[in-house]
Amino acid sequence: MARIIVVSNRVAVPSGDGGARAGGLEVALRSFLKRHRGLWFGWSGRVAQKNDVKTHTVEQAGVTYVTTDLSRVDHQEYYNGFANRMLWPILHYRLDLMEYFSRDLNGYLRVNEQFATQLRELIEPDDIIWVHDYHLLPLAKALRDRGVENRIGFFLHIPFPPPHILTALPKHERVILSLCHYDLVGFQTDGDADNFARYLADECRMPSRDPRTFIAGKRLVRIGAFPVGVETAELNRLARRTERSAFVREVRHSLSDRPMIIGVDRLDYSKGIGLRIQAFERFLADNPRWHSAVTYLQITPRSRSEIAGYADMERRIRESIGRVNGRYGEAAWTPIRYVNRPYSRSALAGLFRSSKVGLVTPLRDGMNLVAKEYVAAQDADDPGVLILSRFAGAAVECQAALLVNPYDPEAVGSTIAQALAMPIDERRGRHDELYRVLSENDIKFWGERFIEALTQPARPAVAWPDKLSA
Ligand code: ADQ
Repeated sequence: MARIIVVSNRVAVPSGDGGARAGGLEVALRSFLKRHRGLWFGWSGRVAQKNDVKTHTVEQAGVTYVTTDLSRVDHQEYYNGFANRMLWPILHYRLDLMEYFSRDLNGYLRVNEQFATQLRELIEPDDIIWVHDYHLLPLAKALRDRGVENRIGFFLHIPFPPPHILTALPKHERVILSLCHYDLVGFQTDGDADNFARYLADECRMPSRDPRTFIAGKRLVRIGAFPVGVETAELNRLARRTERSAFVREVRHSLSDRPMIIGVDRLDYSKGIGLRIQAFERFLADNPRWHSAVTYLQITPRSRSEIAGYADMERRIRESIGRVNGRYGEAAWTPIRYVNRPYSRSALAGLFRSSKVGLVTPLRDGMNLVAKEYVAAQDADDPGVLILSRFAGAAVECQAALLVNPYDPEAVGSTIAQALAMPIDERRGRHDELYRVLSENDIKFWGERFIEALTQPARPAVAWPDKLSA
């Protein structure tokens, strides 16, 4: 069995807390690497003072983790700059928020080159390399330039917009077209995969074998959709156990057993938290019978606080929550509880199971694992209701959720009322369907599916002349 090398911007080196804080995707990738005696390479998360950039190697449970520090200037230009101020907004369809500086683009390309130089030293001839996410779009090109001919696949965790949006990225060919140095480029949904195929066909006039296979010089680049799932049965088991824990009992007690609506998102404009609060406000305005009778818990750990816009967004969210609580709250009831701390996977699973409604309304999301985690955690006999943005990748699989337009607070508000009043038979019917879909696409199959597609023998890009094949 070939060794697998996973490359991602951040590497989830086990922290010694037994994995309690690790997200489901990290856990799944680790166990996948363990099966393939793999290696995980990427940024250590440390920004070196002066030029004290170090590489760290840790072996744990059959997996090797190799991480490298970033210098201050690399961190600023590659990570805070081009990846998070340029690629993140544009790939989430937010042209209004992108900030382009050629210095950042150069830093982004430079760090990809540095990663390729370091990685080159670790690669053996039969290794299969699997690169993750928008920080590393040009990594295959940098590796090919260094003579690496191994199979290399790429998976994008976030959305991929249509060409008329993407081409607003200055020098887009240098970044996006470099994806053609991978053997397989994977996306969360067919829609994202189609957008990339249209970019190659219509914008770059690349020749193709079929709608999902393009000919890039002597290489074939294949395109596919590999929707990320969750550990469905494992989360259900965790949720069942935590529901009875002192932690969850205390939360429920503190709400005087009022029904709970839950939202869990990293602090990010793509998650639509501001509009969601407006929607909850509309719900309260239109449904006085729910005053003092339901609590909305929004759990939002801070992220990217070094980027100016994120601090502003935090302030605006706090202000709008303060406004709703001031207008509708009572001495004995706070309509919205807002918490900024991270929780363990099992604590979240217990909270999901205790919530009547999961409110997941991103303006745009590659997949959105919270939506799937909420479904996985429910009690099949008395399940809660998922309200899900139609603009989350998860909506493709979660058709049995209540799908909403997150830009329409009035409609989301009335959907909250519909969810809270939904009869048990309808809740069970919708949940059964959602749970079935998520069980079929459990995260444990995801890595294997991707690697299987990546290692399929590709036909040569140039047809052999008849003489030779005769
Ligand atoms: P994210 O943008 O981070 O991921 P998401 O898919 O929702 O978004 O995953 C967040 C993860 O963090 C979930 O597993 C969630 O449980 C966890 N989390 C959130 N708040 C937490 C808290 N307070 N404490 C502990 N854990 C918390 C990107 C893309 C997504 C895509 C994923 C995976 O933006 O669209 O689904 O990658 O491919």
